[in-house]
Amino acid sequence: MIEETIISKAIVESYLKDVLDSIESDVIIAGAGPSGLCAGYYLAKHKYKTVLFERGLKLGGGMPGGGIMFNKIVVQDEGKATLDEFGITYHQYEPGYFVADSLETTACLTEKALKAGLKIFNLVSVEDVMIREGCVTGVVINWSAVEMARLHIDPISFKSKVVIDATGHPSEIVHIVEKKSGGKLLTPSGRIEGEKSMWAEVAERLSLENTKEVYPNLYVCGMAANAVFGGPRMGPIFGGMLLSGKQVAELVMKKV
Ligand code: 48F
Repeated sequence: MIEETIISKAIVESYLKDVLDSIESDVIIAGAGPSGLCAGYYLAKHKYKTVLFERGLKLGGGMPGGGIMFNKIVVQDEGKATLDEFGITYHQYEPGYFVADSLETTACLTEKALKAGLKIFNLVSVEDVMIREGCVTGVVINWSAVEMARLHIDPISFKSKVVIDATGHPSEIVHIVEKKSGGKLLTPSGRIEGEKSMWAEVAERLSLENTKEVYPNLYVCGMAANAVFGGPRMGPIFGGMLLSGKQVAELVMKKV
């Protein structure tokens, strides 16, 4: 015999336990694209208590869509070791260009990150940050459904030592901090420099150079790094995104 109320209690109690466990952590990541998942994997693997909030229902950000909905991604030489780390299948198309299935890549990143201990909350949006004495000290979240329905419902806060903006092209968290700090970002102009037009080679290199702290205790990785520090976009080549996720994890581990 199956009792429906037990199913309900099991889900509600287990979920709320996860929420309570996550209210204070070492690192909060906004966005479960390739860079956010990769960062979360490396941090969790090294036993950092890491919580990731993803606005959408599904994980992977721009990864599952591949290039124009052709569900393949390209990774260059530098990113090959990361594909191996996650056990992703690939083949060499031409010397230096490796092709992987975007769905398998998304699944492998997700599985490894979760198994390493990353706590992921999907359907949750980061809508603000907490700032104390000029340092980011956590995020303010709400249900994505509340955000989408434009309901006037107050959010709640989660505290962490470090926050990572992995929200991709919109670099939403840095935009919030730029607005609320009056333009005191650690960029050349103190403001968001803005994403430049497609140039894959330069974008891949700069996405690593631009992966860094952009405000005390706020780091930026993935496409958000180029959008904030003025690098170009790169299209469906993903080595830079994976390496940027790994690099931001290493930078955070040096600090925390
Ligand atoms: O855009 P996305 O995949 O970010 P990424 O890791 O990778 C970029 C590539 O996909 C591609 C590219 C390079 O090849 O140009 O675009 O930098 O994933 C960003 C995720 O963040 C979520 C969003 O739903 C997506 O899944 N997101 C955005 N804003 C918020 C958010 C927010 N405020 N709160 C929570 N999640």
